[in-house]
Amino acid sequence: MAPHGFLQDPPALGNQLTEDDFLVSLLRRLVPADALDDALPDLEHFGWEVATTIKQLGQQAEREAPTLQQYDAWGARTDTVVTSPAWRELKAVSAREGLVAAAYERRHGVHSRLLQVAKLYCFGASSGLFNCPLAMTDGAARLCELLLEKQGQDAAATQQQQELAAALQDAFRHLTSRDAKLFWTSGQWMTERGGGSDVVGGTETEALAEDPSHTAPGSWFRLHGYKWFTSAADGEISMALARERSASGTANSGSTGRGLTLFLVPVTRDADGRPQGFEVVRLKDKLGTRQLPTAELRLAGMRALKVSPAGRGVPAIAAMVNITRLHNSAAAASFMRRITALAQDYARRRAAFGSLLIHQPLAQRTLGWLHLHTAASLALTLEVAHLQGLLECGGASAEAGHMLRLLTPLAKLFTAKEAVAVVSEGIEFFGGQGYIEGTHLPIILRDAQVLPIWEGTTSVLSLDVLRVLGGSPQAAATFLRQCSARIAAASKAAQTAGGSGSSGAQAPLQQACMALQRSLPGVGSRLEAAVAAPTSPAAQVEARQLAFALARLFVGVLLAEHAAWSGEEEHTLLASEWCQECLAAEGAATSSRLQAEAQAQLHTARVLSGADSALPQPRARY
Ligand code: UCC
Repeated sequence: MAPHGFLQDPPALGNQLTEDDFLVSLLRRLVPADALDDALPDLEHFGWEVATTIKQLGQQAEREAPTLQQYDAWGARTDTVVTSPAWRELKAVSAREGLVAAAYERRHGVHSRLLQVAKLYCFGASSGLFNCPLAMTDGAARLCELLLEKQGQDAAATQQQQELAAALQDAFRHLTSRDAKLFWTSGQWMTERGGGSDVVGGTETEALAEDPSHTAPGSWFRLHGYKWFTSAADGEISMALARERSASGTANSGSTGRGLTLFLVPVTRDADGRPQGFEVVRLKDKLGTRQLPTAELRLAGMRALKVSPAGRGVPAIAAMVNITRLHNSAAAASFMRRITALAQDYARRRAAFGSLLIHQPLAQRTLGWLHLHTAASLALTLEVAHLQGLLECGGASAEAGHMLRLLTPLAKLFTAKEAVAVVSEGIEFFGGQGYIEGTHLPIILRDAQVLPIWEGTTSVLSLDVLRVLGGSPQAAATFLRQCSARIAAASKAAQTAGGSGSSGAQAPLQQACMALQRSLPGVGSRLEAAVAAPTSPAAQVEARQLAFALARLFVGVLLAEHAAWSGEEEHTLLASEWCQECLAAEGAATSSRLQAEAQAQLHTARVLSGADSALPQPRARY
């Protein structure tokens, strides 16, 4: 055997569904048997394709990165984004497989979204980052659907409203098509040179009405500005934020000082391929995601259809962003699953110190850690998808709505950070080979690093969690009530003979449930402090700790619940290991202790960050 046999042998199949027992087990708990029996053959087939042909397309898309051809041979400006045949084939595959459509066809009712996300999870690590345009496309489709629902409630629709409805229906039809020739992808143009976190503060793009007497939603505007990060600049449409201005330069009535408006932007070119109303200034030179044509765009009078009321662009686009955040979580779990599967495969081929790694205790422990953290992220992602599906089919209670709003940013921030840690550990498992390009391993780490950055950084999402807690006091109460009830149910099921499965060894699950119970008061105190003063400096300095504490606790609940349902030893060990590793820090925190800790933390953060001391001279730009 060669010292690194995996180089000579075909690589492990990675996400092949038949190997992913944990995914199937999670689905079995959440989806009724008849619906799952109907969906599984498609998932099985797709899992195989993903692990074979689609993976090759993804690798080709990485090798043949997109380029920008700004001029044709005769000197005419064309700004052509040249993508590889593999990238274009990935788009066709996405349409045929219904990777967006499945969520909207609702073939499996409230479970349609969940089953779509399961498919996206299989696709992610092999997709050559085509899952990024799919995320935005899915978000845009959801936005169109919601806007159409709102329109539908208005019986006395004006001519303009009817035209808006027709445009939204047309976009929706293309975004959710299974026909590769009809399928459109959408961009999401939020970020400008002022940055992508404080979107309102950073947006300078202006929107001028084509006809100043027509400014209601459904009216056409012209956009002027500069979009700094437009992922997948090859989409057919985009959703864009801009400030409405009248011809005299004042903000339009209804548009508040900070308010932005949302526009649907058809991305069109003339018969010679020249862009209409925009220029592609350059493609971004990035650490990873090199398959993805991320561009800077100058908007020079680009036509755009107003789709939100004036000044209500951020809450409108939030529906899109929540979907892209769910995709981000699925992508994170997918990368984790890929590196774990590869490491498991490698451990069966690589011998060192006289035996295969798979037989060595420390290697086993590392593999177990990779599996545990992958399972944690997958369970959390599927829970969010399940709730999203309920919401979309009108089956979500108020309680489920609160949980979804809270868990979406939590899942995004938690799984993204986990993905970087897990992929880094997984790469290390291969030793020096993990650092060598031809193994296809470094690309996983490069690409995973984008996950905590785009769609809101960890800090921005932690602040979003505070926004939810502050905006609706029921959110915190619901979270605690759900955790408490679900732990009690898991504990009871563990007591009464270990669910439907085989093992019977339920003592570790009981202990896990007890650890979860013990951590509730501490998390409760943290929540109480945040709800009482969500915008205070103390809440902000603690925001990330709070977010991770909530996520760790909830993952523990999900794993315990699943173990109680299945009765499988493996699932019980996942739950108990998670609780031992991740909940120990919680303890019983009193609110006075937390207050004292936050004050100390504010002081420490100020001193260690250097905020109190002046810099000797201005730093270079970076
Ligand atoms: O565009 C990007 C690149 C695209 C690539 C995507 C690929 C994904 C692929 C994944 C799979 C591989 S990246 C863009 C990155 N930027 C962001 O994600 C934005 C980060 N910033 C935020 O999230 C901010 O928190 C903002 C912009 C959403 C909010 O900032 P503000 O100005 O402080 O806003 P407010 O005043 O707090 O909120 C405005 C309104 C409120 O509603 P009203 O006015 O009714 O009270 C909020 O409750 O918006 C509502 N809102 C939300 N509602 C804000 N966020 C949400 C939300 N998530 N859900 C529901």
